[in-house]
Formats: sequence, C-alpha cells, structure tokens
Amino acid sequence: MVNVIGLGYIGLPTALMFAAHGIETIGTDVNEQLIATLNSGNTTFDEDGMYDLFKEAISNNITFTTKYVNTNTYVVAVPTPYDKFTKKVNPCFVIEAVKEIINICENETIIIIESTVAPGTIDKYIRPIIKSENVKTIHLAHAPERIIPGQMIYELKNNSRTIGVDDKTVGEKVKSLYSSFCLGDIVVTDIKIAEMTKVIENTYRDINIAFANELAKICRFENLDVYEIIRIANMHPRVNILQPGPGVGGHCISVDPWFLVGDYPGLANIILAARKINDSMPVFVLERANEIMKEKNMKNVDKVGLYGLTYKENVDDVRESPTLQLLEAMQKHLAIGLKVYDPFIKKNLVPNQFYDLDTFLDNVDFVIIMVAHNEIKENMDKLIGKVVLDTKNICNLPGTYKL
Ligand code: SAJ
Repeated sequence: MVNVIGLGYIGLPTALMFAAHGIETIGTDVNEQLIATLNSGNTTFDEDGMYDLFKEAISNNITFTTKYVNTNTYVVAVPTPYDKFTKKVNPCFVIEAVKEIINICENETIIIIESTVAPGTIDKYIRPIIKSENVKTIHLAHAPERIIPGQMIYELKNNSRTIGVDDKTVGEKVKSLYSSFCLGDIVVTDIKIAEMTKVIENTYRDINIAFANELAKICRFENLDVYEIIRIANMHPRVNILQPGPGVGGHCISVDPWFLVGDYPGLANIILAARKINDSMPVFVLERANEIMKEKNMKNVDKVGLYGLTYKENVDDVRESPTLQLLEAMQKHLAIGLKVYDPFIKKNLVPNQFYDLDTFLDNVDFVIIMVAHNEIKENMDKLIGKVVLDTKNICNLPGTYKL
C-alpha cells in the first residue's frame, strides 16, 4: 500500500495514477476542504484526462483522508513555499511530513520525496530526522516530478523519471512502484544527483527562454521581427530557440535556478544573468506599452487592459505570473486603474479585475495580451478596433504591436 502525502498539483494525479494501476493507495492532505471535495466525487483542479483517471482510481477504491496511515511506502508531494525576497525554498512542510511518517510507519519503510528541493536539502534537513529514529529502519528516495501543467496526465505516464536512492535494492522497489504506470525509462541514481538533475532541467529551460527574451530586446532595438528570425534560425538542424514572452512564471522555472545562484555565487553566472533577463520582461512590456500609448496619444491608463493573469496558457495557476510581476512593478509608478481579466481566475486577486471577456473588452481601448489562452485565440475578432500589444505572438490583426 502507498500513502501519498499532499494532494496538490503533483500529489493528486500521482495518487490517482497509482490507484488506477492497481496499487492500493491512500491520499492524505491536511486540508479538510480538499479532502471533502475529493470524497464528494469532485477533483480539485482540471487537467486533460484528470476526471477519467479520478473515476478509475475511485473504482479501484482509492481513499482520501486527513490522516497519515500506517504502511511501509510513502510518497511526499507537499508544497515547498518560496520566499521571493531571500530566493530560498522553505522545506518546512517536507520536514513536518517526514516527522509524521516516522511516528506512524512500519519498520523497513521507504519515504519517497517528490517535492522539488534545493540540491543538498535531503542531506541537510531530512537525513538528520531519519537518523534520530532508532527503532525502525527507514529508507529515503527522491523521485522529482517532471510533468508540465497542461499535459500532466499524459506526461505522468510517458515521461522518463529519475529515482535517487542510497541503496540499489530500495531503488529497484521504488522503480517497480512507478513502473506500475510510468512507460518512460526510469533511471536509478543517488539522491544528490536526482536533486541536482531536477533543478538543472528547469534551469536549462530558464536560460533558453532568457536567450529568446534577450533576442526580443535586441530585435526591438533594431526594429526587426524576432519571431521571423527565430523561425528561420530554427530551420538549422542544431538550433532550437524558444519563444520570447512577457516573463517566466510558475513555481518551478522561475524559482529553481535561484537555488544554484544562492549555493554557488560566483560560479552560477549564466544562470543568474538568465534569471535577471527573464525577471526584467514584465517591465520591458510596461515600457513597450508606454511607448505605444505615447504613439497613439493615449493618456488614460483606465482604458488599458491586461489579458491573462495565470503564469501560462490554459492553466489556472498564478504563481509568480508575469502579469502579477507587471502589476507589482506598476504599483511603484502609481499607475492605478489598469483593467485585468483572465477566464481561468474566478476569485478576486487584483484591483479592477473582470470575469467576463466581453465586459472587459467593453471597458478598454488598449489590450495587452499577456497569456495565450485558447479563449482569446478563438475570439481574436473581438479585438478588432482595439490597440493590441501581443506579447505571445498569437494575434495577426493588422496593426498589432509585438514585443
Ligand atoms: N515560457 C516562455 N517561452 C517559452 C516557453 C515557456 O516564455 O518558449 C514561459 C511560460 O509562459 C511560463 C514559463 O516560461 O511563464 C514556464 O512555463 P513552461 O511551460 O516552460 O514550464 P512549467 O513551469 O509549466 O513546467 C516546468 C517544466 N520543466 C521543463 O520543461 C524543464 C516541467 O517539465 C516541470 O515538471 C515543471 O517545470 C516543474 O514542476 O518543475
């Protein structure tokens, strides 16, 4: 039996996968409301294929509870909150979860940590807790997730995975557990390598996005079309440039590289430069918007609207989102009255937020597309007659401004 601790974006689909593939699974979360929702037959967020997977897991008797259960295999997928000022991740919830597990688990237990942690965290914070346990034998494993929001269920099944362990036999056991649903290669290595690999995967992507963003700035200076340049360059067999955008958000790519900058100051130079470039993009959008307003002789910020609040298209996650970063930068300039709308955000998060596309558009003359949600792609005609700054290169209406 496996007890999955933490039923958020990673823990829930992982628990459902285990259960749907015949592993006896109990999902645990401290959030009573979340457990009540799951027990009432509803999922707590939406992803392609999620509901079908949920139904399969239910028919295989998955259980959801607020309590930790007595067993010998645990998967810890609790949040690792990030402090944007210190640039450090706080492993407190992982530590708490491991302590709770130690109290209740059987002898010869495996604790698999899926939560992303800074390299070295397991040695520094988790091993000492395990060592303090002198009655039971407990093994640690690190199995960092790799799934991308928007395609989580598909990637959970098809991506390859890394399993970090101290001992090969434990590695084989963990590998066989994940093989229940994972069709990709499963590499068994040691814990520190697994920690570092996870962080550098996201850092690699951050650096490559930063390159695209820097190109966008250079091309703006030269008045060249960056998208056309990237399209042509990518026809070279060994070139694959990513897309520029209004910034990098999410809890992973904009966060993990800072662990390396923090731990290896003086060595992590490209990594730091990339972070700075990506973090500068919301202000670059703001400057671009100011230029356009001057050109159009628009003085009223009240008539400007940001389309999109989430960190990327077709998800409902706003963590570290470029739009929130832009709004934060704007507050410093006391520009009040800017309108905001996102079809995925139904809760009030920011001032002047709208909940319906038509009403939002009725209230603005200048639309800044920050997120390439399908909704706006399917309703481009509604932008006719507006001034548009398209930071995602999705709008082909004549006169559209780009990054
Ligand atoms: N972005 C660009 N240009 C691009 C691609 C992305 O500006 O060409 C922006 C997005 O708009 C978004 C940010 O980057 O703001 C990150 O989005 P993403 O789709 O690249 O990645 P995430 O954060 O949703 O998921 C990443 C993935 N990591 C890698 O691709 C190396 C995923 O596989 C990880 O599981 C996830 O981080 C995680 O949880 O660590």
